[in-house]
Amino acid sequence: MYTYYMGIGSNLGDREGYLAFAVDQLCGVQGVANVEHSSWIETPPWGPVEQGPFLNGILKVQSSLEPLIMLETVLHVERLAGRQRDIHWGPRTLDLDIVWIEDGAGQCVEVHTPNLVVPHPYFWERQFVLEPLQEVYPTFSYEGESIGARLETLRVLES
Ligand code: PH2
Ligand code: MG
Ligand code: MG
Repeated sequence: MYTYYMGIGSNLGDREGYLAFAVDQLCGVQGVANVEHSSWIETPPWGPVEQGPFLNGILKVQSSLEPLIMLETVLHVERLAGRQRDIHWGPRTLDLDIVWIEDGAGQCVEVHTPNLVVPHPYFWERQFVLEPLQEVYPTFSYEGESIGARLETLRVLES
C-alpha cells in the first residue's frame, strides 16, 4: 500500500466544484482506499504566466495502485473535469500532481520516468504546495529540513 500526497489546483470556472469533483472521483476508483484532503487555500499564480488566482490543496490518498497507474488515473480525472492542455503552466479547471509517495513502511518512493518524476521537481519551492502539505503532514521533512523551517524561508524570500 502506498500513501500518495498530491497537489490539487484550479483557477478556471467553479474552482471549488472541480476540487470536490476530483475528491469524489478518486473515492470511486478501485484500489483507492482512502482520500483525505487539506483545507483549500487561495493562492496567487506562481510562475511566468499571467492568470487568475488558484484554489490549491493537498490530497492524501491510500492506494495499492502503482505510481504510473495512479498517474493515468489522475490524468483521466483531469480530462473528466474538462482540462485542456494548451498553455504550459497556464489556466486550468483541474490540475492533479503527484508530489510525494511513501511505501507501507513510510519510506519515500522515487519515480524517474519520462512522464512522471516523484518527488515533484518543484514541490520544495512552492508555498502553494507546502502550506497545505504541512496541514496534512506536519512532521514532514525533506533533505534534513523540516517543512515548517522551509515555509519560514520561503516567506522571508517572498517578502
Ligand atoms: N500551478 C502551476 C503554475 N502556477 N500557481 C499557483 N498558485 N497554484 C498552482 O497550482 C499553480 C501555479 C502549474 O502547475
Ligand atoms: Mg501543477
Ligand atoms: Mg499537472
